[in-house]
Amino acid sequence: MQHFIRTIAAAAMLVAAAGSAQAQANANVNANVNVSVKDAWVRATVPGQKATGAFMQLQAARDSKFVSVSSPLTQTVEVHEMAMQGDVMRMRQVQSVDLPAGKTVELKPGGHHIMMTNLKAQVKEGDTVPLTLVFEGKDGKREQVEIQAPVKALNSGARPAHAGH
Ligand SMILES: [Cu+2]
Repeated sequence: MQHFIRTIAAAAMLVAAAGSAQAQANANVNANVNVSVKDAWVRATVPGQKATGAFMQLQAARDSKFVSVSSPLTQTVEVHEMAMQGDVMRMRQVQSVDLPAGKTVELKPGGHHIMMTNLKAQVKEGDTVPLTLVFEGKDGKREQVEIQAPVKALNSGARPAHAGH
């Protein structure tokens, strides 16, 4: 009796591992645009209120910083940060906000935010606020991004204390 050694080639099922590169790919990031802006909004004001904040998510493809912002709503638009001083939460103006490559940086109530003061008129829910954001890369090159931020109700998100304005 002849012994046959049969080699059975098992069909190798190659399961393509989910590409981690794909997970990092962001459909919103265009190769020509360094910084993408998402979910921007401005907090509505009540009549007579002279200050409000703008919030959004920023993501830079290359290491950058957010250096300035302007709006037709008011001449006074600043970038602020909130920080504990002793046991009191205070805010102060900052020269820039770092945007490390690929990291989402959130401007939010209680954190970094855009502050508009000396408002000329009430900012009402349903309105849209134009904002011009300026970003600077490590090479010193500046990029300007224009956005239209919808106005949301006063009670959206946590409410920052605006004492001192
Ligand atoms: Cu502020």
